[in-house]
Amino acid sequence: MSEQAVDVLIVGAGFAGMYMLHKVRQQGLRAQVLEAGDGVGGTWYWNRYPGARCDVESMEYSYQFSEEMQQEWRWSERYAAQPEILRYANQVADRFKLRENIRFETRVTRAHFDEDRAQWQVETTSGGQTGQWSGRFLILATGCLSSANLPAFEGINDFQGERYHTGEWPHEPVDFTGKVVGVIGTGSSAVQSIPVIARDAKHLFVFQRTPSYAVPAHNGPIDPEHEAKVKADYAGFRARNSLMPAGFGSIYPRNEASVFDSTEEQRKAAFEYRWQRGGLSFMGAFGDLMLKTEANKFAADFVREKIRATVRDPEVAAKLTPNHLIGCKRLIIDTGYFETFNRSNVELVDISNAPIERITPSGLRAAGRDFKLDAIVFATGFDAMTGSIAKIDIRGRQGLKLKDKWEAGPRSYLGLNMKGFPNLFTISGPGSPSVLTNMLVSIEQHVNFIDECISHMRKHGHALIEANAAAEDAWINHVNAVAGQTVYPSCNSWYLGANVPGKTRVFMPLVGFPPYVQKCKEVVARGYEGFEFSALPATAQS
Ligand code: N01
Repeated sequence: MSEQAVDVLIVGAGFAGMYMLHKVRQQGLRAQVLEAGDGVGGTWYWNRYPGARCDVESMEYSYQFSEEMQQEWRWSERYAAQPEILRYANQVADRFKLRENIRFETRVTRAHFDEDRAQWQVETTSGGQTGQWSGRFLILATGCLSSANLPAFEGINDFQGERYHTGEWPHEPVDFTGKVVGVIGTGSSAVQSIPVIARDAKHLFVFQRTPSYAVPAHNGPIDPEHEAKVKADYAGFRARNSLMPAGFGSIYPRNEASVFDSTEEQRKAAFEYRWQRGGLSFMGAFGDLMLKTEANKFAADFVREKIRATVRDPEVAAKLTPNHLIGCKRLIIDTGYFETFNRSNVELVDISNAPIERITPSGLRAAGRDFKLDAIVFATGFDAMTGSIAKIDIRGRQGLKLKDKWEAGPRSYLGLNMKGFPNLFTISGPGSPSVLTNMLVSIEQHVNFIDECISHMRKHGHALIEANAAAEDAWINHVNAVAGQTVYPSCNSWYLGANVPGKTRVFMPLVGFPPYVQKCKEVVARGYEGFEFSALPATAQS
């Protein structure tokens, strides 16, 4: 098959890939998005499980680059459900005519840098056909949570019933009415889907390895007054949010006071107030909850008490009560999760000390017991941040494999580029704030950085850009040092890759959005400090 040549190749048509396409096309570049799914939306295209909903409020979880669009679009709920977010993504694609440069059902399998041509050579597979593409720039907009993690349970293919993974949910409706269902996992996806599945299923078994903290969403129809207020000055609202530690939440910012400077009564009142308000702002009750173990315990105790007050059976409540720190795994926002365990058709199976032994033809065996199941829902998460990138055979200069470079954990400069991989950019890559922020905000910041960088290169006649080794080393040290000042590394979280057996344990995202944005601005102001530009090699000049 003949090679198709463009200026910019973009992998993925989620929010990152769509906006990247829009931006580089505006520069007059020829760009092509290659997308494995048959529609846009990325994580919101794949995660169609019952109850899937965003944990960042709707008025914030949207693009800000088009004032016209943010004024026109109307969200129906405080926290948008997956179908509404997918509709939003589709109208973006329609509005900016993005589909004409997106090749759907096309999976990128290989991306090799051809030093002689100074180009990326990309191979795709689509319906059994292989495709060849080339581009001066390769931008990975592959998403942080898009490579489903399906543990290698023995006998997994023997199961005769229905089998689902929350991150690869079918497009057709799934009906659990009258069925005996098993959900494996109790992370965000499970916590959102369990209350919904429990309503339909005849019986639901929840297989829990580690209990989770969850704070209520108190979701509901969007408050028209709040919507009007935001829309009266959307730009100002966005600007205030961008100064928040995670790039969102300015309507209810973090209280910077130390929890140790409050009385017990004040502490309880502060936690209760945020609990009643609902959502991720709970951890902003005090400034040091994510910095010190002893401070964190106050918030953890408060939520543990709420669990005990909600779940009627004390034994079940005890099993549902976590003993790790709160917030070092992504805090979960729930709707009726703990209440679900008061239902007579729901049973919690503690597999913390007696793991799932095997999947059987009729169900599974765990904790010395056989469970007969009509359906199994694997809510077992993702190979986060690096999984989708690692699935592609990526080779940079002198055939250097990205897999090898990242063997001891992902290495990059600013979470944007890696030494040895010229003109390759990662949007919300490891080493950037990404998953610790409102993703839409981080995505726009990265896309704008990359777009301006390419524009700068064209203006100054640079053909290639690449991080230098010293900058990359210093950046990795910085990411680790910042994480080390927080309680994040203390949990077995996917931030550390701890959920995937054999994955190197390294804290992947950078804590703190505003200082990161400031650093990126300084890098640009200093002529892309830490990067090296080069001209086209003689072999590439025709
Ligand atoms: O995945 P997870 P997720 N045997 O990794 C268990 C985002 N998200 O899809 O904790 C038995 O959190 C595992 O147990 P343990 C959000 O950022 C956002 O739920 O490792 N169990 C855990 O309970 C979130 O953090 C939204 O001991 C096994 C579960 O499976 C991220 O996506 C909604 C197991 C996996 O939990 C990932 O969430 C949904 C095994 N072998 C997701 N292997 C919103 O916006 C794993 N588990 C609200």
